[in-house]
Amino acid sequence: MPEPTLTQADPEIAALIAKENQREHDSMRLIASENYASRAVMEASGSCLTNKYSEGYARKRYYEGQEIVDQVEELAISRLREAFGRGVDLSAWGGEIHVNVQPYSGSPANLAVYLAFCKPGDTIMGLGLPAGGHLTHGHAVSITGKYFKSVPYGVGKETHRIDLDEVRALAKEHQPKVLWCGTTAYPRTLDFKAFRAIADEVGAILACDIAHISGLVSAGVHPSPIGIADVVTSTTHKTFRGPRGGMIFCKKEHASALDRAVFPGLQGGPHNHTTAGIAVAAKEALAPSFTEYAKAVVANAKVLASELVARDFVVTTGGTDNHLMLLDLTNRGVGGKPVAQALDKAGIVLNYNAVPFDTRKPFDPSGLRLGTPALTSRGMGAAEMKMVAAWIDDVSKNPTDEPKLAKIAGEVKEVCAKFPAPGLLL
Ligand code: DSN
Repeated sequence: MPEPTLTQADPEIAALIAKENQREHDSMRLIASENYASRAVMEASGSCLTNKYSEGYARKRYYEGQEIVDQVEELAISRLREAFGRGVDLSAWGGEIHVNVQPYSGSPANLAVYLAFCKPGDTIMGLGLPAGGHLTHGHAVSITGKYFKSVPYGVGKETHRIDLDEVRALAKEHQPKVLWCGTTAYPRTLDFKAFRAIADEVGAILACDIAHISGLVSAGVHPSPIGIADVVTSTTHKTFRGPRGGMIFCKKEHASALDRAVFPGLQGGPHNHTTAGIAVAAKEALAPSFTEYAKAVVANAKVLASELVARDFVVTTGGTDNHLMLLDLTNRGVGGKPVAQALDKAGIVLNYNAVPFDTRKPFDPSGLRLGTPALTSRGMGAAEMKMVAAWIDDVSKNPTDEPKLAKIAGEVKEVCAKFPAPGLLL
């Protein structure tokens, strides 16, 4: 008897996966942190490597049977070294990028930074969550805000951009052990060199979290912190288009502290199937087509932002330099949440988001966050961005008009049919 397929063994889960596959095909994915992993990445991630335990690092494991897994991990590391070593000055890193591909995702990668460099109670600084930072950069509800003394910096009241004078003043006053430079909802270029100078002034470790922009960084479309920061963390599934995972890059002198922080400090066995998916994504990122992709992500974001501005949307900071933008809906007399929910019904999937200095509550904020990585992976361009802007305008004016939302969902589906998404089964 052949082994049953998923559909035969578990028709309920098989049906749910098929529905999700269809939903992802028929709708426009504008969640800035989401993308479509390629079929090759999906195959590697769904492979027999999930069966293997491999505590330790290549050639120094605690279990036998690692001859294949070691090669997978070494390939992932060498490809990432190449993908993130292009065009960067590595002299301050001793000429080499140390890479750890074992963090289960971005949050564990960031926790490894704390474990490697801090003791509980130490002071740390990061961009506050309401200004576009991440939970793990010291937000009060996160372990990182509970176990460490967190001093958040913000963005300028008028500019909504990171105010380096404020960062410097706070760093001098509070002398953080770790200074984070990284964002989840910030539409502008990060000045890693300026952060380096501030970290040096106060003797802080500079940790750059490039989870959102790692694909852009690897392709040279956003400046790189590699060779500048002490440590760089990232997820692998956003603009980098790999499987769900994490990675850490650092200079040689911090390699052993960070490796020990990941294993055995925080984790047990690495997810080898994910490591294989990361290796495949790194190979894809080395292809010239990925550079074109990263450029197109930014070009699409700029078109989308300017089309929205032309329709009287307030785009924070007036536009974008990267893959995402934030809309402040205050001038339209509607909150972000009802519009996000109405857009979901219309087949346009994004998230409601706080805007800088938001006067509404985090669960019912004033803004929307939109990103172009996923639509660009489908091959959509300026023409489709214009359609998206028009639909968002229409829905935000009529969020309870169910027939209109259904009509737009039909139009969205028609456009999506012309742009098959990578990795989906059709
Ligand atoms: N959840 C991710 C995002 O949407 O930006 C950050 O971890």
